[in-house]
Parts: sequence; C-alpha cells; structure tokens
Amino acid sequence: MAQKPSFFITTPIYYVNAAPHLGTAYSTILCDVQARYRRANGYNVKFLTGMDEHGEKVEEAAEKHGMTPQEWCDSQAPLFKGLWKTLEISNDDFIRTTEQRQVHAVQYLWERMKESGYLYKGSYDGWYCVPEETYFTETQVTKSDEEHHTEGQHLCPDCGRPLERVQEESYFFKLSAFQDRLLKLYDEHPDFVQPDFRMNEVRSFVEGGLQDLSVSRTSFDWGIPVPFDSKHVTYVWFDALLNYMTAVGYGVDTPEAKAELAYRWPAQYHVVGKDIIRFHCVIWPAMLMAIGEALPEHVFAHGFLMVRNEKTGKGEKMSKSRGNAIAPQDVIDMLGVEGYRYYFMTDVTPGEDGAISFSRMEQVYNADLANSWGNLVSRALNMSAKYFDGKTPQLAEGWQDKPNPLRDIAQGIQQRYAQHMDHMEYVQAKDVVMELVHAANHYVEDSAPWTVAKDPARAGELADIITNLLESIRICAHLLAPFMPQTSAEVLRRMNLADQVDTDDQAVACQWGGLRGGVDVQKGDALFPRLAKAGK
Ligand code: ME8
Repeated sequence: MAQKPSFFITTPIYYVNAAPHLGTAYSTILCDVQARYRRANGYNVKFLTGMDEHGEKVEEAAEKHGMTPQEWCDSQAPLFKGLWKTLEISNDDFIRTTEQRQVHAVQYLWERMKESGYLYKGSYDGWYCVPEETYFTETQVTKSDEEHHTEGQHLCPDCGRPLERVQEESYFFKLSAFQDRLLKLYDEHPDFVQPDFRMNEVRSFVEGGLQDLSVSRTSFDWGIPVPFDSKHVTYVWFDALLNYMTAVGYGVDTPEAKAELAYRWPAQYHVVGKDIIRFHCVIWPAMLMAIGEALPEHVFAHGFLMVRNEKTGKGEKMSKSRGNAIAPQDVIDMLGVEGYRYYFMTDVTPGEDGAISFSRMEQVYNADLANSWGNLVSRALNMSAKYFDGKTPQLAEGWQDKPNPLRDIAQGIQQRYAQHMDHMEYVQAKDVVMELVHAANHYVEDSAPWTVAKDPARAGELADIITNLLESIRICAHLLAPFMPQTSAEVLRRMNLADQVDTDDQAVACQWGGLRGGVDVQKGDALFPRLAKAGK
C-alpha cells in the first residue's frame, strides 16, 4: 500500500523562562487545528512542539529560582505538557533542547558547518539583548537611542529593555554570503513566508544587507558545547532552530533515521509569531543552504494577541508588566476548552494582531456556540428522539437525492472550507461552516416540525425535515472537529456515528448521505450552556 503523504508542522519551541501563556497557547492551537485538519484529509502528520532550554535567559530564570538550569527546565516541562494536554493539543512529539538527541544533532551541525566553509573564528564586540537572545549592532542601538532619547543605559531596539555589552571570542556564521540566495528564494517561492505582507518585511530586511552572525558564546556555559572547541557553547538560536530537524532524525546514522528524515523533511509549515520571523525566514534558510539541506516549504507568521482596553477600545500588547495579561486558565474557566479554542481560532485573524477581551469572548461564545451550533444540535436531537421513539428517522430509499435548501448549501462545502483551511484562513473556514449552521436553524423555524408532527398524514415530511437537520449537523460536526474535537466527537456519538469520528477522508465524510437511519439518538446535556455575563 502506498504510504500516506507526510505533513510536518511545528510550533516555536518556547523558552522556559516563564510559564506558558495565552500567546504561546495561541501558536500551539493554530498548529493543532491544522494538524487535525490534515489528519482528517489523509496525511500522515507529524506535529512537533517543545521547549527551548538553553541560553542566558533560562540560566537567569533558574538562578532566580535557586535551581540549576536543568532542574529549572525539568520543573517547567510539566507546566507546558500539562497545558497542552488540557487544551487538547495533539502533538506527536515534544522536544527539549537539553535532550541527548538535540545535543547530538547540534554537534553534528557544527561539523557540517565547519566543512561548509561558512564558519570562522573571530571575536564579537557589540550589544546583546538577553530577553530576546538577540545581537544588535552599534548602529541599530544608536539609532534606537536617538529615536527614544535614552541617555546612559542602552535599550533594546525591539523590546526596550536594557542591553548587555558583550565582548568575547566567538565563531561566526557567514550569513552575509547568503543575501543573493535568500532574495532568489523569496522571488522563486513567494509563499515561503505567509501571510504575504510579512514577506515584504523579510525581503526589505535582507535587501538592507546581512551581517555575519555570532553563533557561539564563551562568557557563560549553559549551552551545547562546540565539539571541536570546548570553551565555546552554541548560541541559543543556532541550537533552537535545528530542533525541527533533530525531531525527524537529522544527524543520526541509522537506516530508520535516514528514512524518517527523507520522509518528513522538508517541513510543510513552521508556525511562528511575527517576533521571530527573521530567525525563521533569514537565518534558518541560510543555515540550511550552508549545509546543503532542503528548506521548509512555508513559514507562517501570526500576529500578536493584544488586549482590548475596554475604556479606549484600543488594543494593547498583553504583558505581565502592564497587568493586562490573561491566564489561559481564566479563559478555560469561562469558555471551557472547546470554547477557548473556537474563540481564538475563529475570531482572531491569524496573520494580524488580534485584540481580545472577555466581553468579546462572551459575545462569540453565546452567538456562535450557545445560540447557534449548540442550540441546533439540541433541538434536532430532541425532536428526533421525541418524534421517532428515541431514534433517528428511518431513511427512505434515495433520500439523499431529494432536493432541499440544506442539501444545496452542503454541496461542495468541504471543498469551500478546505480552500481556506489549507492556508490557515480559519476565520473564513468557520464562516463556511456557520452558513450551514445558520441555515439549519432557519430551516427549523421555516419548516416548523412541531406543527407537522401534529398531522399523522405528514409523517413522511416530518422524517425528511429531521433527517435533513441531522445530516447537516453530521457534516458540520466533521468540519468543526479540528477546532472543537471533543464536541464533534460527542455530537457524532449522540447520533450513533462514533465510527466516523476519526475519519481520514473528510471530503467523503462530508458528502450528503452519511447519516444512519433508525438508530438510537441521545439528547445529552447542552453542549454550550449560555453564559449569563462576562466572567471578568
Ligand atoms: O522566541 N501573541 O520563544 P518564546 C501571540 N524560544 N503569540 C505570542 C505572544 C502574543 N502576545 N507572545 C508569545 C522564542 N507568542 C524561541 C523560539 S523556535 C526555534 C525558538 C508566541 O517563548 C509566538 O509564537 O519567546 C512567539 O513567536 C513565541 O510565542 C515566542 O516564544
């Protein structure tokens, strides 16, 4: 049997300087929805996430907590893994950069880099931002100082926090040699960076000229040792970016690992926040070019979650220091996990910065989930149970060919939805599904089954109405499954269709006609009880 096509998708690996938060959860759920969607469409998915454990920032966090860096990282792993489990993240692997597989792969990379001729020893004298783990040149810093009128302490041009002066022996990666090749890559693969407006940002950065990159540190030791020069440890980003290949067997000399790498690499998607776009769209492809490896197909850079200030109506960057950070648990307490996933995936446009607020969460939850989707399911299942003796109606021969308004909307719905899902356009994909949900709710009103039920002569008509409703619900459950897996599974189970839950052919599953007639239905509890008022 032919092997399924591979779909390899990754989140950033998160620093363990702080617990996971709404932002990191956002990137992770974005990937999870895509991973689930691809599994339902016949792909053999590898969905990778993990933790970025080296570097000064993590070392400092450990010190602050009176632990060794390794103890600190070990203490944080359960927090990440726990939140991902709670949020129904279906990752197939969880990589930690302190694992032996990563140490091995990074050391293998050093040897390949040395052979490539793009590595040289020198000394770094410049600025370093520890919170961003990023180097800045004198010019970048001065320019930023002029703009922000800072005196005395130099501040990071990106995050505004104090910079560290670094003077140390270092290995350099000849990034400057890749300018033309990178520009060619962007020309030839305009969808390498998505959404497209982010590509312009990357291109103009590269057009402005590239500096060689310091890729080892000698002033501290929380990093992977350079195999041929033990005084040096690997710069945290040089280590971190490689995780994507480590997880699929890079540098391992066994037939299994080589086969895995050939099957999985290149990745289809690296999903990242806009803050780390340069690392993924400039440095990472240049590293891969240097060692002669294939480049990932797409880097998808999403915007930042902003908190809507209820007074001004404007979005503010969510941060602990502003006191406007929202903890994932607060949202889970209010919306439940499935409501949480639905809200962030369908109300925040992934490419752009998204303003979020508790009042908007409540609005979306009540309108889409409680009043529309949840209400539709409970009405239809209740009526089916009530009018058909606890069962779905018996299906008349050729029922699926009978014209009706819901069937019309359902025609080709999976294809319309897929056009958006393929490009992570989740808001638009949700709109395609909600059109059918809304139409089905209107259909209930228009066809008034409670009236039809009073007339025994109209029994056939009643069966048609309930059948059309249940069939629409079945299809919507399939299409909403990547967003709300538990709810969709529950809806299918209540209709005695548990065997359809893990379909790997969504297009077939969504064809009009998959309902089962004359089987028990369960009314069950309300899927999304209406929220009375904003939780906060
Ligand atoms: O940068 N809104 O890790 P990190 C949306 N270790 N997403 C947000 C966000 C917000 N307000 N805040 C953070 C690192 N994120 C490196 C990555 S990858 C080889 C190494 C998300 O813990 C977003 O995806 O600082 C951002 O890119 C990532 O968290 C940064 O996570």
